[in-house]
Amino acid sequence: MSPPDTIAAIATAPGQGGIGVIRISGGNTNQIARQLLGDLPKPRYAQFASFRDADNEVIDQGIALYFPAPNSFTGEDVLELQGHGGAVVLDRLLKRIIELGARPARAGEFSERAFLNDKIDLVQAEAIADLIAAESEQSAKAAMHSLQGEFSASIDTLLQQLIELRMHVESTLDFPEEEIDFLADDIIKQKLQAIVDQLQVIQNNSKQGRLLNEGLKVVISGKPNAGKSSLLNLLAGSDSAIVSDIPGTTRDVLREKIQIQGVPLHIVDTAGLREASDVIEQEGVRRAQKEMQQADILLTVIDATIDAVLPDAQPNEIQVLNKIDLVQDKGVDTPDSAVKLSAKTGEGLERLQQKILQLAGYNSQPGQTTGIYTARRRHLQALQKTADHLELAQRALTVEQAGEVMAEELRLAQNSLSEITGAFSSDDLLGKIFSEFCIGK
Ligand SMILES: Nc1nc2c(ncn2[C@@H]2O[C@H](COP(=O)(O)OP(=O)(O)O)[C@@H](O)[C@H]2O)c(=O)[nH]1
Ligand SMILES: [Mg+2]
Repeated sequence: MSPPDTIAAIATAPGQGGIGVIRISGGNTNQIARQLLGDLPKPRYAQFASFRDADNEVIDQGIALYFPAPNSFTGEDVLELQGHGGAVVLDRLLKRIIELGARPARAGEFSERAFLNDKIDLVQAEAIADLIAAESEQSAKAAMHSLQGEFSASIDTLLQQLIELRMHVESTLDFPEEEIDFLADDIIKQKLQAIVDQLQVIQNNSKQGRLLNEGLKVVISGKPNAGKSSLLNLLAGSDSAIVSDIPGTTRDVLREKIQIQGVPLHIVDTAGLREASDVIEQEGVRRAQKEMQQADILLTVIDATIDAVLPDAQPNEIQVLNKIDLVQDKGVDTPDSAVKLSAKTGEGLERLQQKILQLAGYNSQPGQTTGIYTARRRHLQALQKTADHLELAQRALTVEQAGEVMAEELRLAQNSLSEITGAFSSDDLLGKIFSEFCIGK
């Protein structure tokens, strides 16, 4: 492999700001620093400097920070320039740096180099992106826990146990006369069970983490005029959807992002479900049905002044018995899947919010943040694959008594688990993960 080239990017968000940061990483960093600043700054010291162009004209003045390899974010020579946060001045500076032997960095390329140089693992790299993208305090805290290595540590511990078990199993397989004894060995069974139990704990935590990170899609549906748009506005705390007593007002799909206890929810308001007469409303109904199919949670709004009897709810459905303010006898029994609510007065909102979280499987106590780390769909899939292989290994051990099969399933389980932290990951996967980062990170 040839030594990596030198990359540079503006690391601060576009627009105007007090400062703007440019980051440079790679083998040409020292030479670029000398030409741009006149000298190589003292390592890890904030040094005031002029950033000069080819004619020695000062492009900007600011702080230069030099981090020689391997003690830098990427593990390479890194120079960070803190200048003024203006689009033109930063562009001029970047152009000069590229003239001097760097090339523009791709999205996520700094983090990718940090990963390739073993500065961080894949979970931590993803946590950086999640921290930057976090939209609630809880999500940000959870991302920070992953970045500090909490998630990775639990995966690594499990991996160690799995590797130990594999060594034990494989060494016995080399001596066929011992295989029978080994398969009857209770210690092996117990060790395997302990790994399975531990994995289950990680899976549960990761589900919480994914909820905080990626959120849920909540789709509001129901008959025209039931109060769907009013419910969207109530949940969002704003007047984003048009509310009227004319049935068929909402024809398009409206989206709002909200949070309940820090869990991000993508709320979708849809056209009322009915036999629509005009083509635009028909299209609205078609889109509503498409959204409903993709919903994690369905909120079916029912006008309590019209429909008193509720149909059976689907497992991911909450029936919202709306306009309860207009109903005289509020004591009417509602099934567990239903919530009585008034989108007009707000009565019942808190119960609905709790029910949404409950259905989502979010069971952290309000304010509790320890032990919660962010996770992604990819992690959950790898954990599930690991669990599947461990189950097959258990079968091979206890039912089929097939040592070779068990050994193979344990190997596959280890591979799946290693994908999470990136010890065993394809280039395709890496490319996909880092391309979703922002430039300069
Ligand atoms: N009294 C009362 N009126 C409501 C309530 N929710 C909605 N409405 C009214 O019902 C009508 C239809 O509401 P809208 O949200 O547009 O229903 P959508 O067609 O399902 O989106 C409007 O006149 C709302 O003001 C409620 O909880 N109580
Ligand atoms: Mg509507």
